Amino acid sequence: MTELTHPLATVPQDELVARAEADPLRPRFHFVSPAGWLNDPNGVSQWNGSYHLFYQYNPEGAFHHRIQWGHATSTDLVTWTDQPVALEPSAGQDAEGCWSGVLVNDGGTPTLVYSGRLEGRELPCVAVGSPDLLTWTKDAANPVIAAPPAGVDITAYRDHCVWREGTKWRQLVGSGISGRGGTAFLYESADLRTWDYIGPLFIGDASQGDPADTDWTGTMWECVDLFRAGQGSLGSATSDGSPDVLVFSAWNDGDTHHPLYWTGRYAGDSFEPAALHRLDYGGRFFYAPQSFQDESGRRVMFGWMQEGRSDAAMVEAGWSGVMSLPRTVTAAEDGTLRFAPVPEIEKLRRDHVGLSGPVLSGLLEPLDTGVSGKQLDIELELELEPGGLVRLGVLGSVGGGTSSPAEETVIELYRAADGGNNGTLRLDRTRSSLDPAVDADDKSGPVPMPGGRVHLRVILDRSAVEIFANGIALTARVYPTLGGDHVSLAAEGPAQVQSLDAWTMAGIFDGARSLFP
Ligand code: DQQ
Repeated sequence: MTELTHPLATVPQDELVARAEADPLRPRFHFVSPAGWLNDPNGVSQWNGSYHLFYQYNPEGAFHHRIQWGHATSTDLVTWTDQPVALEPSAGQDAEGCWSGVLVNDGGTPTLVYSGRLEGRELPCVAVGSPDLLTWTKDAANPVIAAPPAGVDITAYRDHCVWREGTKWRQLVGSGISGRGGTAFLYESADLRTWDYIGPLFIGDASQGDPADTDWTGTMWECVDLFRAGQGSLGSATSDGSPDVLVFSAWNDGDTHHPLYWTGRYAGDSFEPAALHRLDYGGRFFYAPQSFQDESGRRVMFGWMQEGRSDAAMVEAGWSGVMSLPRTVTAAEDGTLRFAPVPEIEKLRRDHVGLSGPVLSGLLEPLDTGVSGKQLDIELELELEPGGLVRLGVLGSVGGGTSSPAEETVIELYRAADGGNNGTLRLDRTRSSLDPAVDADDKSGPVPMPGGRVHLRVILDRSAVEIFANGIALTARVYPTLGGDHVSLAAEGPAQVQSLDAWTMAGIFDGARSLFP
């Protein structure tokens, strides 16, 4: 065990795991670190059949400091085995932290490209893995890029997207240009060690819109992720018409805003943007996403579900940060992305409750669904006429009936009277918690609903909520204090709930975990 060095390390390390596991708000079927701090997914991949999830980890306590790479493996994307820490800061370029990065297959050699932090600045570093990916050796030449591009006034410079194109490697490093906007710098290399700078792939415009806007592109792009949404590989001229996608997390002066994506076409040395989109309506609650193509060809994405409670509350709880469930990413006909939890997750389903119908149609008092629980997977088929609204309440603190619960988290689907085939998904957290200190901001955004039909999926894991409405994602955190587990359903106006299916979800961790597996 390392010596506690940080003033926030107030919980003794041998108590952290017990403290974390005792927290009723800690998710049970999402991946969480054994205790302490977790942030971005890193090096997400499938290698010889096994899935690898690395993550930004501080085992010293639930605060961001001296970040290491935690590591877990899985054969099914559902249950995870803790593995030894993959990267830890050491004398040299990563003495202050091993920040985010990726895993690539260098002719059979597993290789990490990550951001080493030293004296408050990050630079690209490389480490090579043993064949089982459990032991990592840092390159003696780190950093492999000595400095950000000369003559450019940057806001920050870190995080990596690396891919093979023809006979060369290409790399993006997230950054921002002062007075202009976020960007990703493009490099090329024959060996992952010597990199030629090509130029900015594409530069955002931070003067467009307002920092409070849900699609403001920020002054720096964290964790850039470039991929082709359909079949075909990046840079190849043959394509099934699917767009190339540049995902980034908009950042400004220490504030994590939200993940966004540009669709467009990557060709030659630049990216021609077509349109900008919000990636997840939960904003910072699905931050720094990273994706990979698995051996079956699916694109799978993880994101960091950061906390909405105070720094002090996290430290006290002994843990912070949840990894989202892995979600598949596909392109809809209009070129925008659709998300769904990987189907493997369904193996955790127990105790099915099914109602079909119509279960509920307009202007009814809240219906007691007979469903209750804090770990649930709920699927609903809705039909909304113009002006119709359906409201699903979860984590309600009273047993149903007409009285308004003291605490309840409410998911709303609404089709405006003149909304055509579009409607709104909204997460109302104003009554999620009696604790006035937790984040309760409204989260919402438009959802296509052809003919008023909506497939709604709500995955609830104590403080973690992932919502998918016709493949549009809204991810957030909630902190109920009363321990309520009631599920209610209500409709207003011309709206019908055609069916409801719900399952209790089993936990994925048995037995005590170790901070240092
Ligand atoms: N988190 C990492 C950085 C990245 C940020 C540090 C995004 O590499 O830019 O823990 O959440």
